[in-house]
Order: sequence, then structure tokens, then C-alpha cells
Amino acid sequence: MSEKKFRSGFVAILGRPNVGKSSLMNRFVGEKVAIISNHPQTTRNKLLGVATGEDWQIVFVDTPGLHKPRTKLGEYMMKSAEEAREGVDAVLCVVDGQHIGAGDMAIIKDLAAMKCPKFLAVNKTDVVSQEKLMPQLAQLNDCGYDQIVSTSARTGENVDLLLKLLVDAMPEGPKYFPDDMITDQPERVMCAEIIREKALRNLRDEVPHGIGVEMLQIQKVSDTLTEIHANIYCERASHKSIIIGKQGAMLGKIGSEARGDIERLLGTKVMLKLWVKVREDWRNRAGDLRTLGYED
Ligand SMILES: Nc1nc2c(ncn2[C@@H]2O[C@H](COP(=O)(O)OP(=O)(O)OP(=O)(O)O)[C@@H](O)[C@H]2O)c(=O)[nH]1
Ligand SMILES: [Mg+2]
Repeated sequence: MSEKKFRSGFVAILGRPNVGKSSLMNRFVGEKVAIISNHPQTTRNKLLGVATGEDWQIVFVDTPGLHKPRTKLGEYMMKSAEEAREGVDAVLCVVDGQHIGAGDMAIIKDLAAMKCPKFLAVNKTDVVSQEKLMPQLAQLNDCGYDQIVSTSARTGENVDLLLKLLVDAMPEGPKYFPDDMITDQPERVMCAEIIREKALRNLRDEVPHGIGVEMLQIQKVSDTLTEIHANIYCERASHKSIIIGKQGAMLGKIGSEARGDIERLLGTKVMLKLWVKVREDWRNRAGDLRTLGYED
């Protein structure tokens, strides 16, 4: 009896901000490993999401959306995305099917020069009509990719198909991570990210871009209770009052939404204490970036 080959490899997910890279990765993994919001530049660090089948494993590398950086944080994010391309077995470029612009085309072209297998996901098809999608797909015909798949990370449409195509493109290789490991992010980073996600989802305008979360303490008080203290950074006093809200209503909402997700993640009850701190221009300060985990 011949043994079936085990296929495995690393797949970098790249594209402009807000196109659904993290949403797709979560779908592939089957669990929420990356945070999602409708603000561009939600993902700030490259992170791994591991999907494992009977005879295959793909390690996805989710990346910050490609954009022209205007801060030191932005520069760090772009470096992180750039590094993610190195040594991967395939690349998955993601665009938003609602509008494939010049920025997307530039990225598509740039990635086309990579030597590995290249896949293109035209995402968000659940909100695009066929009439609008068809001409957009036509302009991608000769872009030099191995496969172009229209997907919806929201409904799951074609996500399994794309995953299967990616698995087929993987070389023979080892199981890099144990079956139960779905990300490389430590618990404290995941907790900080959950808090940041709830802040992003509840805040508007320019406030979300200046949000950072610093974990001060994550302590198991007992088998059933974890105590977590964290600072939410923002860039202006006026932002601080928005984050706290009327009689603390906004901070309370962010905290209770985050607590729910963190309790599910840790499997214990959580006592969550949040403080809001103003750090002007922290996105340009090396020390603050380091404190918040954005360092090389
Ligand atoms: N309708 C629809 N919305 C989607 C789909 N995929 C993602 N979204 C939404 O698009 C927004 C951005 O999704 P993310 O997964 O955070 O996008 P991203 O590419 O990781 O963004 P950055 O991390 O900022 O680069 C969120 O509001 C998602 O809910 C989809 O297939 N259909
Ligand atoms: Mg993302």
C-alpha cells in the first residue's frame, strides 16, 4: 500500500487595506485568529493562521494592507507585509470585487513577478452584481496568476474551493505545527487585539487610526477567573473623551464586548479593567511603538 503524500507550505495573503484578507484567513482556519473591522489598516502585524487537514497543512501569513505609510507605525506595517513575502510557497492576492482600482492592479502586477504559484481572490462577491463583476474579471485575464477565484469571506462562497486549489499547489512537506495550533500569536497579544477590535468597531472618523492597546497584566486568579488590565492609547484629549463616552458608556461597551470574546478565548471568566491614555503622536515614537508590540 503506498502512503499518501503530506502536502504543506506557507501562503502569504497580500492586498490593499480593507479588502477582506483577515476575514478570508479566519475562514480558511475555521476560527477567528485575526481581528476584523471596516476601518482600513486594521491588521498591523503579520500573523500566522494554520489550517490543517488529514494529509495537508497550510500556514497562512496575514499581512497589513499595502498602503503609502505616513507614520512610523505605517512604515513598520509595510515592512512587516514585505517580509511576509519571503520564502513562501504561494501567494494569495486579495482584491475587493466592488472596485478593483489602480492600486490593486499595481499590487497584482508586482506580485505577478514572484516565482511561486500565485492566486487571486476577488472578494466580497456577495455585494457585487454579476454585471459589475464580469468586466472586472475580464481585465484580470492576462495577469499571470495560476488561478483567479471570486470569493465571499462573508458567506463562505468559493472559500473551500480556493483552499483546495491552494492545497493542491503545496509541495510535499512536514506538518509544521501540531493540529491544535491555529496561530502564532500568544494569548496576551490576542487579548490586546480583541480589545483593539472592539474599540475600532465602536469608534468612528479619525479616532480608530490612533488606537493602540497595551496589556499591563493578565493574571489567572483561579481556574475559573482571569484578571486583565490594559491601557487604550489614543492621540488626543478629545479622542479620550470620545472613547470614554458619556458617563463611561463607550468604554463600558468596548470593555463588555471584549470581555465576552476573551472569556471564550481563555475559557474562564474575565475581570477586565481598561484605562484610556493620551500619547500624542505615538505612531511616530519608537518607544511607544515598542511598548505596543510594533517592533522588529
Ligand atoms: N460584504 C462583504 N464584506 C466583507 C467580506 N470580507 C470582508 N468583508 C468586510 O470588509 C471589512 C474589512 O475586512 P478585513 O478582513 O478586516 O480586511 P483586511 O483586508 O484584513 O483589512 P486590513 O487589515 O485593514 O488590511 C470588514 O468590515 C469585513 O466584514 C466579504 O466577502 N463580503
Ligand atoms: Mg486585516
